[in-house]
Amino acid sequence: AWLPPEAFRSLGARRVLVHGDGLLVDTVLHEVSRACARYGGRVWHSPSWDIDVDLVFALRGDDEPPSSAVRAARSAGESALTEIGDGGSLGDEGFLLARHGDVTVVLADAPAGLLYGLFHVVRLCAAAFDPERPPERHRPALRRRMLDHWDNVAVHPVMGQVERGYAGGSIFWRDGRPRGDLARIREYGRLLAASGVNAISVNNVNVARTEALLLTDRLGDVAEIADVLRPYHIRVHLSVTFAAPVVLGDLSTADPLDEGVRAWWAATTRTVYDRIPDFGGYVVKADSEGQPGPFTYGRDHADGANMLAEALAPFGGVVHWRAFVYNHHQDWRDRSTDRARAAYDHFAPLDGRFRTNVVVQVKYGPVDFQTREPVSPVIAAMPATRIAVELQVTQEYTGQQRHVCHLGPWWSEVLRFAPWGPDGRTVADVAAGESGVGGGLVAVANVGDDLFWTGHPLAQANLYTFGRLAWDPRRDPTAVLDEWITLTFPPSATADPDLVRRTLHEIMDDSWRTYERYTAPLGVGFMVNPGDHYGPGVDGYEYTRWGTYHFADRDGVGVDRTRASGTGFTGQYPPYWAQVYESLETCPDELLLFFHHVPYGHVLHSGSTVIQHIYDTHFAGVEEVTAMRRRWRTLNGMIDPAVYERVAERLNEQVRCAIEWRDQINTYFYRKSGVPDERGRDIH
Ligand code: GCW
Repeated sequence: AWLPPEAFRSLGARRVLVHGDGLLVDTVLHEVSRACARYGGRVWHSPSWDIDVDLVFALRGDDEPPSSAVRAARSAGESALTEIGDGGSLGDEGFLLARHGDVTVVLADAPAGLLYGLFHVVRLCAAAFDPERPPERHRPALRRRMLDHWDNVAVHPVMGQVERGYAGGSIFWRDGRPRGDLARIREYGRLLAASGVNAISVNNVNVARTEALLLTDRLGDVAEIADVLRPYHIRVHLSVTFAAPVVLGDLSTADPLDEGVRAWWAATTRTVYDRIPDFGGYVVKADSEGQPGPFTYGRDHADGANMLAEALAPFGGVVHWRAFVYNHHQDWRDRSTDRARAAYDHFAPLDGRFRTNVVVQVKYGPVDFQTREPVSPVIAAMPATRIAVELQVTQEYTGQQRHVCHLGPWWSEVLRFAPWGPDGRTVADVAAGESGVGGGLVAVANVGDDLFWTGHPLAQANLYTFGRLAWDPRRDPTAVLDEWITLTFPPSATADPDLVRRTLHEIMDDSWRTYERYTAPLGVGFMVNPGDHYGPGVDGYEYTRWGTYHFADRDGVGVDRTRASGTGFTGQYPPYWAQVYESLETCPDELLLFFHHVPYGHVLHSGSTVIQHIYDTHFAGVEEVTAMRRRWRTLNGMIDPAVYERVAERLNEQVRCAIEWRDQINTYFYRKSGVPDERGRDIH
């Protein structure tokens, strides 16, 4: 993945001094030693004599280090901080990188900062040793940068080992037991640390019987993972079932206001912390898609979340309480129910009632991880609540790791969106919270026991990009992709680095928009095959109970979510966007069919009609995918043949599937509307 040995070449050829103690400093030491052993450098750990070095990792402090190299590095670091205009704290995870004479200095307040500083040096390669390099200070914008694994311990009869997993089995579990490959988990932790991720939840939010036991009888399995990930500064969290007191504790109720239930959670949680002192907390999917929750007892989500929060509070743990709550037994005839409204309707009224260690975890869009959706209005509706925004790295609706779909630009759009209007705070600001106490960023993971971790080798870039955007949401996603390319395909390991880089950019930069072009048009969403969600199924969900409709008829298509004549969903936004989305004149083209039902002849801002736009984008999408495949073929012989072959094979499938999407969507709308393609292309 993005830490091949060659990525350490520049670091590994240096003379390195590491000053500090503790588990994470040991990790830095270990990483540097390994690199130096390979590339001829040397490493010293807090030496008591004076030496000449090229690179110093040091914790700030007022102890008197024996070596003058550390003293000099520290004081140079302090002046660099003053120069930057911030002599203050670097925080729990931040670091400074500065040059002092011939020496590169990495300074941090806490060991985690040194670890992140190390991976920064790796990313920079030779540039980290450039004498002209001005000092830089790095601190993560978001405190918690978390991956949720939807991994099952026991194989689920329908969902398999990993729900919505497209990379083989779980790296944690197999057939009801731990998979036992701790080395692999350690490698995973290392990759995550290098991307900036610092928390992980190790089991599916749909918690079945075997998985429920992770909280009690099988806690040892979780502790083992925590032990392996701890050296990479990754805290472990657990998805729990709200019904645990009944399922595991022989209680007759899981009512959050029942004293016995509270006592059960308090005692159980204490046991968890006895075993895993830095345990992160619980993740809960309650009253959602059949999972148990407080509604059973006539209680609301604040009652439920607060009960768990109370149990976790003495130990500093948090509850990630998911806002993905909606009626999944809807009648398609009932036009008054709108799934997009559900999270806001359930949660906005509860603002102010959640304990401070509850994080309400909100999917980025109001429906369900679609290729295009507006930003969820819940994000702006709960100013007194800690909000985490949930993304989906696993490509459930974006090509299932058979299609190239680099999601960085999409996430970046979401994170930069300003829910109160262009001059207001952004989604990233909400997730960061005032003085850093926000809920952070969470994403559903995409790795498995596949040789390339993610099935599609290029899907690794999504995982990497998630971590980097969670660290700094203002980063340009294309620059992040460039970082990933440089690390993963190190120039020293390829015959023509410029060609590789250029080609990967050509294939990946715009691949999310390409995917959008050949799938559901103009923000209407879904149109996938029910169940596995792969490939076109235009009416697949049209008459089902899931509430994901497009309402196409002979005259037009789209969901009327206006206040004037539709479901009123637009009213859930602060006034600026409520207005923009409500009006046909101002609603952005890419979300038109999410908010409005319009005739096929409706003219978009682009000047095209809706029907012609559908035809044009679907033809264009297939052409772009064909071009991707052509470009990839130019890399034959330039990169690892196994990677080459795997991607080549998946691109064949992407071309096939894109053609299927194009033809089904175009044919469907041609049959409905009777409007021919202006350009007379083949529609069946
Ligand atoms: O998108 C849907 C998926 C479900 C998933 C659910 C959720 C874990 O199809 O498989 O369940 O979202 O987010 O809870």
